[in-house]
Amino acid sequence: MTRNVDINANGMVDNADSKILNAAFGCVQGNSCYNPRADLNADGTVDSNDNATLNAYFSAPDFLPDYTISSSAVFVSVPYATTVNVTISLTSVNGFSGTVALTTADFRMGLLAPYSELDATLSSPSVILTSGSTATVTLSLYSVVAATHTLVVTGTSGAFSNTIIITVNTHNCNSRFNNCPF
Ligand SMILES: [Ca+2]
Ligand SMILES: [Ca+2]
Repeated sequence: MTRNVDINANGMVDNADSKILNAAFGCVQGNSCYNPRADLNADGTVDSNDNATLNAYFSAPDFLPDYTISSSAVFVSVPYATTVNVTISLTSVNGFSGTVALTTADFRMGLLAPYSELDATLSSPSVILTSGSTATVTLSLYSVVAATHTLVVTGTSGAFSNTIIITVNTHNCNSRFNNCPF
């Protein structure tokens, strides 16, 4: 299995793809810096083999069907006990059509309490894309505990997975009783 060498799916194997690969260089599956799209030969490590593949196709146009995933916000502040909605958009590139399954994974940093929880709920577990179309789902975020979360939303369709990372700051200040700074 190999990934799309046009890592950012902008239609060309270019410097932007090199930058993405370099940012994940040396990272292995399980590291937070590991980027599956930069692991072009899908062996679990982003290394010189992947770089060689990218260089071999440098400046080549991308005609592989794929899709992009984006978010209405990549930094989200969630007030105490308040639901904040973010729109996740998936767009067909190069004629892609198919079903994309969506999942969320939460990596917590700066945890203030061991029982800290972030409710991250998608309005649909999958979307169906037709050629050239864009589909959206709503990501609802809710928490009552202060923490910084690194939320990874992953779309998977066959061999192609695309991710977007959203940083979510949750707060424990209850504005009913306090003057909260957010
Ligand atoms: Ca590119
Ligand atoms: Ca690799």
